Order: sequence, then C-alpha cells, then structure tokens
Amino acid sequence: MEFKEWFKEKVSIVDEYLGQIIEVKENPQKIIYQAVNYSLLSGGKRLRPVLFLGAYELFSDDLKKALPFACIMEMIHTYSLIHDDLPAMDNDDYRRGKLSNHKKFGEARAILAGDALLNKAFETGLDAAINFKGMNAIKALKLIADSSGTEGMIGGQVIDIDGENKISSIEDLKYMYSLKTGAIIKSSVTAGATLAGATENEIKLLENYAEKIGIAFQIVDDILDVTSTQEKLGKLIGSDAANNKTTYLTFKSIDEARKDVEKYTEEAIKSLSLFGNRAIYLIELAKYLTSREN
Ligand code: GRG
Repeated sequence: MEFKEWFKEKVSIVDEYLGQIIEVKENPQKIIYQAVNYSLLSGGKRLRPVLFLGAYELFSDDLKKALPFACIMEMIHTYSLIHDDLPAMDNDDYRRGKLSNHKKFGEARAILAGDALLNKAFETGLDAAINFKGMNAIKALKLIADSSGTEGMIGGQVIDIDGENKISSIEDLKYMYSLKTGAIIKSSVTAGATLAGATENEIKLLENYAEKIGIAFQIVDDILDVTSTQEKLGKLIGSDAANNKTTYLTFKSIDEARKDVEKYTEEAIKSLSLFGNRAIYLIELAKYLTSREN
C-alpha cells in the first residue's frame, strides 16, 4: 500500500472513533459536548494517533485494541490547542480554519472544554486498559500521562509563556521544544510500541526516531508561521512575531533551519534501520512532515 493511502486509512479510523467518543446528551451541560466536539472534530492532521498506530503496527496487527489509546493522543493535543489559543496564552482567533474555541463558545467554556478533553482522554484510556491483558496498557498510559505534565507538554508551555527570560540560546529553545511539542509526539510513538509489547531496545530506537521528528516538526512549524498563508495554515500567520516569541528563526536563517529539518529527519530515519522494510510507513511519515504545508 502507498504511504498516502496508509495515512488516509489511519486518519479515517481515528476520525470515526473520535466522532463517537462524546455522547451528546440532552442535559443542562449539553453545551460542553458541543464545545468539545467543535474542536475535536474540526480536522487536523491527526499526526499523533497515526504515529501511535504506526509504532504499534510494527509489533502487532490488532489495531482495534490500540485505537482508543491512539485517540487519547488527539484528545490531549486538542485540549492543548484550545488552551493555547486563549487570550491568556497565545490569543489566537483561528484554529484549523475556524474560529478558535473561545471565540465560538467564550473563554470559560473553552477552558472547560479543554479540561473535559483531558479528562475524557484518561477516562477512555482507563476503560480500554480494564479490558487489556497484562501491564502494557498501564505502562503506555503512564508514558502518555508523564509526557503531558510538568515534565512534558505543560512544562514546555510554562517555559514558552515566560519567553525571553527563560530562552537565551538555541539549546534553551530546543529544550523548551522537546517538552512543549516533542514530549507528546515521543509518547505517541513509545506508548504505541509499549502497548504492542516491543522490547526495551526497540522502544529506545523508536524514542530516538520520535525525538528527531519532534524537533524537525517544530522547526517546520516556525518556518510555516513566517512563510505560509492563513488559508493553508488554518490560522493567522505571523503569530510568533506578534507575540514576541523566540523561535528557531531567532537563531537561524530560513535556509539553515530547512537544512536542520533535513538533518534531523535523516537521523530519525537512521534510528529505524533495525526494523528494515517494516518501518517503511514511519520513514515516509518523517519525510512527509518535512514537506507539509500546514
Ligand atoms: C496549553 C498545556 C498547554 C499546552 C500547549 C502544544 C502546545 C502546548 C501548544 C500548541 C501551540 C503550537 C502551535 C505549537 C507548535 C507545534 C504544534 C503543536 C502545532 C500544532 O500541531 P499540528 O500541526 O496541528 O499537529 P493539527 O491541527 O494538524 O492537529
């Protein structure tokens, strides 16, 4: 199967699952289901669940068992986008080609929609873990929880909002990126492999792959914020400059940044050599991320 077809197939099973995750009940809190679904079902590349399934698939064919865990990654990611767009954070009015959650539902509901998604992620994970034999599901959930917290995405966001005070070198910046963006990209891959029963050595190699694509992904994000258009990105461009953000382009030119993306991607692909042709989709995925337009 061609990579594009493989990717499309994965996105389609993820979208189908996510579409059923929130039961819209006729009760006084009905608005929260609408606010959650507004952001969760508004497209997005579904990169993290696809990475999860791609890593899982290296070791097991039983994708149905992995699907709830893979979708947790998208719920956590979507919550982070809703909160990141709030006036107190990046103050972005558009996301995924639509008004951001707080612009549509108001700030208080957007905060609660983000909280609800994070909670739903672990409700979903725990439900699935109850039916999973052995400890692999618990281990995978632990990786996911750690990567979302103060030593992961939240930690990175804290450094990011403190901005220039905390980031004075490219090393500081890469540290912040490794937490803010990198941590849940990494856990998507390592938790997928863990759930499927990969060995420690196999997980280590995949961790290396994920770290490298994580930094490449974020550098591309910084480049797109300068070079893309609102139509392609689905949100206003130039948001980093408007927020006085330190980005990769504070330290490097666009050409240098593009070269670094290539370098990290090659290193990521090299980490997969042990898996031979089995890793073809993860290899193609790394390449696709270098040329993405949104
Ligand atoms: C609020 C706790 C908290 C964390 C926010 C991830 C994050 C931390 C903020 C997102 C801000 C941002 C634009 C980061 C750059 C990298 C990134 C996560 C981009 C968006 O991810 P994509 O490109 O988005 O995978 P789609 O819409 O395709 O899912």
